[in-house]
Amino acid sequence: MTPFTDEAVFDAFRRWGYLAADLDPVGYLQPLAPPEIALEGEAAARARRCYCGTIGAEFMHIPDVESRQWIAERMEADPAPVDSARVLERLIRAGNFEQVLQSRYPGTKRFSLEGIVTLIPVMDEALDRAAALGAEQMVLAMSHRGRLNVMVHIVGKSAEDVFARFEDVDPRTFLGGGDVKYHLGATGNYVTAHGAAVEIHMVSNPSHLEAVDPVAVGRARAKQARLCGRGTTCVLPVLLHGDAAFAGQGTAAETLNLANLDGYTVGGTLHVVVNNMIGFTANPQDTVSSRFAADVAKRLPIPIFHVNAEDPDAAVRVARWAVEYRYKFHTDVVVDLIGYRRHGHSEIDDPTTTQPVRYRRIAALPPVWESYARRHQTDAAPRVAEIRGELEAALKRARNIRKNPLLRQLPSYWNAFQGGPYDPALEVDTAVRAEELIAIGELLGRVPAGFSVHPKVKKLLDQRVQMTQGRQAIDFGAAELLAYGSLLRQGTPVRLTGQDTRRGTFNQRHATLFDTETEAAYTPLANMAFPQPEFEVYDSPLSEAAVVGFEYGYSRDYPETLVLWEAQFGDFANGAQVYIDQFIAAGEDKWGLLSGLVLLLPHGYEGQGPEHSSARLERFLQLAARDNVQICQPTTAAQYFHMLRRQALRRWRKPLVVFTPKGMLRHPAAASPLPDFTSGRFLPVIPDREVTNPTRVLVATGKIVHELRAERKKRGDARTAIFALEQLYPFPEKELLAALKEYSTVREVVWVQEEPANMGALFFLMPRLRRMAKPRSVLSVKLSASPSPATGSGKAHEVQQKTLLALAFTTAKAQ
Ligand SMILES: Cc1ncc(C[n+]2csc(CCOP(=O)(O)OP(=O)(O)O)c2C)c(N)n1
Repeated sequence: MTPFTDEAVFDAFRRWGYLAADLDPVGYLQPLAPPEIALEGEAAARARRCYCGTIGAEFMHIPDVESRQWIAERMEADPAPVDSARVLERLIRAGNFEQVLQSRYPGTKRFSLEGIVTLIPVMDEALDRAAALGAEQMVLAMSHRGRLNVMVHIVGKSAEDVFARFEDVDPRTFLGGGDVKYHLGATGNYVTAHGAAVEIHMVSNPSHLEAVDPVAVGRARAKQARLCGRGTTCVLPVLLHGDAAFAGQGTAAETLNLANLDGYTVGGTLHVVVNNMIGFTANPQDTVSSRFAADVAKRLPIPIFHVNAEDPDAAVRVARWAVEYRYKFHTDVVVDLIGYRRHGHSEIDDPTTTQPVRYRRIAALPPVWESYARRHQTDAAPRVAEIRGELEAALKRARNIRKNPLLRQLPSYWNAFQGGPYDPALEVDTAVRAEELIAIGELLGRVPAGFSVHPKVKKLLDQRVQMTQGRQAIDFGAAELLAYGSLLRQGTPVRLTGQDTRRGTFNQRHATLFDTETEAAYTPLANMAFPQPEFEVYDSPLSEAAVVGFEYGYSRDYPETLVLWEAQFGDFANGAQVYIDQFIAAGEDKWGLLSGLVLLLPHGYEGQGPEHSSARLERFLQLAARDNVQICQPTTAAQYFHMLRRQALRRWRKPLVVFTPKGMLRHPAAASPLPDFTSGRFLPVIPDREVTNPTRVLVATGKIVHELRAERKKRGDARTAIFALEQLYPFPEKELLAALKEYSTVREVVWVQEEPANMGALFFLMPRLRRMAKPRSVLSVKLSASPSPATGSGKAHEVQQKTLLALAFTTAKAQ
């Protein structure tokens, strides 16, 4: 007799049962024996059957009692029926697809799903339940493992199209670009068991595991936003993770943290860990510090369902619960599908050199369709033969395909936009009428009745009114909000996020105002007109990677919106390097996918040390090729205004990297008079109108332009012209040549940068300037090469800057 009540016994199993569950078909994850459930008696036997079978549910850490009860009810009920014929069909199809590929293309990488093909019936069930609950679209992200299988059996690509990629047909469509087959996105339709159709959008991804996670969630958010109130119901994001990658990659953890934040939530993401208990050659004990790779998800108050993939009925039930839970509680859910990997990491890899014993055990396991058919007393052989026949026929047809079959079309909301090379004909008017600017200026300062504005902020708002009335030059902060306000009133939605972005790191923005009595928030830009498109501004979590990935994803499915991400200081953007290199710079080239994402990167040498100075212009310039991005550093408020507006108003969708000011934000030299907003456009080069017949031209970008002008004034120098290079890429060769041509008296062109010689635009510009300035000599002034971007000493910085400015007006080295 146990001294506990039945309820207490069950409670112990609810809490600890998952540790004793039978989860690993290969037997490495041995069930544990927690003393709390070392109980005997009838209640314990019943509880053990519920909680220690092939499903292990972790849910007692969820604070919400209704959620826990909901899960306990399902775990403790009799198992619901499963359509075993449908499951078997999918297991046979998925398993034999891999085997046919293996026999036809031995030694070609495909990252087989064998050992865990139960994923296919799991996805089938998830889609069926989701459709019943209102899903119309699924945004699906995954890595290499099983991707081709999922493409055929879930996305709905034909087997012959995938086989044709093994034949590498139509290589010309890839010359100098394109991507490998197991990274490509795809779009298709899935017809569920109940006959509903769900659009599947599989997201293109780089090799970098888990990097696609926030991109997919951002895409889902954009698709949801397009559907207004119905969004979270209609669009379900699903992320498939590798076990080693999910546990190891920070971007996965960062993405989880987005789940319940206003600015990022998608009403719950379904995560499936395709857990084969190995990562390339590494064992879980070397890659995961806790029992389960999925433990990272315990940072959220959500359930984790571990399930043995050799029990497809259990896995399908779990899929059903997971989707139902998501739709009921609107949170993320994790399914940890535990199986094995039948082959090496890829099929050219021999796993027996590192896991000889494990692979002897695996070799003895039959394909899951065999064990499943046996369990359900079905003869699978005739169906296997038929499906093999179909696949062989598809193989034959694939050999006759001549065109790359996996090329895709963008959704119709991209019809109004284009990528490709820059064409000046794409430019549009970006000036705004004075009356409109006055109206926006007033609205920026208008608050609801009874709202108490902080006196310091009130002063700023009053100044903004003065600015738009032409009584004071317009500064950067005001110019930016005027750009957003005018776009919103023209019908362009705006989404701006980043750390502390609502106020602005440099206290310059105040896009959201806070009541001094109640802390209630009010965002004037959300009240510019009625009705108006959405203005979203959010303080982001303290992440660079996941949030940049998210905004890139958002921009992919909402090209009409001006989407901007702001770094606290530009230096931190290298925390998002994977998104910059793999998605922003290369997405169009690899996948033909466009994005108009804007990165705002505060940049400039102001004596704040190695990590508050440089947004690494050199890195972006190195990534620039074939008009893939725009790289700008506007030196005036009006230039900033026109640049933001043209980014939204042109039909050209290209990522825009902006090097934004810090100290110059309020500097009078960077402020612009009202007429600069009511006329004109963004100028990629600002020539010099102050000197006549100069003998030298200094070319520079960013804040140092202002410093050079001040230095020239101080020196009373009348021989030196200063050109501001406002756009570095696409390189404004025509404009710069035209500016140079105006001065036949110039003998010497000097590039001046405040960055060290191994950084900044030096390497990018010198060959171009040399070619263009011929026969004049081209020299440069810069700091000496340095491993770190800037000095940690404010005083040393001052000395350096003084020297730099002096050199610019005296001697410069030819380099
Ligand atoms: C960020 C990143 N680091 C390293 C790799 C190289 N790599 C490719 S697959 C792999 C193992 C992945 O293991 P797991 O996540 O368990 O997925 P599996 O291949 O077992 O399905 C590694 C290390 C990579 N692709 N991405």
